[in-house]
Amino acid sequence: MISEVKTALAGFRLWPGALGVGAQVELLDAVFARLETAPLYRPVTPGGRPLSVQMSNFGPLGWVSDRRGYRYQPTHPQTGASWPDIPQALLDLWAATVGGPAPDACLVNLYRDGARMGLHQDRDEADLSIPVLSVSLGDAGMFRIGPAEAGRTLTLRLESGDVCALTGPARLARHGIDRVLEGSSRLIPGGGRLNLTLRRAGLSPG
Ligand code: MD6
Ligand code: FE
Repeated sequence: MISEVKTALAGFRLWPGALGVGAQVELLDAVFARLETAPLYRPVTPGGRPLSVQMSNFGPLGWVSDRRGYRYQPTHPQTGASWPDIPQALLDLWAATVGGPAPDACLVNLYRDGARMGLHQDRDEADLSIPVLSVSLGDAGMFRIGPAEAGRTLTLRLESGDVCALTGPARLARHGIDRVLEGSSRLIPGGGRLNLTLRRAGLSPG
């Protein structure tokens, strides 16, 4: 089974190597199959600048950004179709790690060609007491995280198969990807880093 390690930030939970190579390949296949119907695209910020990361979503709700702001919605902004379902392996991983109300959204981020993600908080979800769980695949990423308010950040290298979560006191931690170490993994054809974040975006039942 997967084992958790302690981190220097309360509520930031980490399971290095949670997914073995076989599980990574299977998950990647499930992801790419779904991206056929929900193609990756580059959202723009409310200010109109395209993000460097390519995105898509799985599940009843998907996170989108455009001129009107950030939000969750049930359909792909370019195709108008419902998002594909969340791969079962991810639902199982959620249950085995953070547990609680099931996720209803899985944001897919693909980093290629120097893409990065600035420090941000995940706060568009209805219930900010429910964790966000992250799975990394492909090239390693330098992940930086610090307290919600100003304070020291710590940096760690997230490798393919690593799983982490923002929970409890770290749920609103500021975090981002400073850079991706191109060529550090051969998992993804064409290279790059894929990050999957599972969330409960809508209100949980009950
Ligand atoms: C990434 N991750 O690893 C970006 N958000 O590419 C996130 O933005 C993130 O790792 C919420 C919880 C965990 C995360
Ligand atoms: Fe985030």
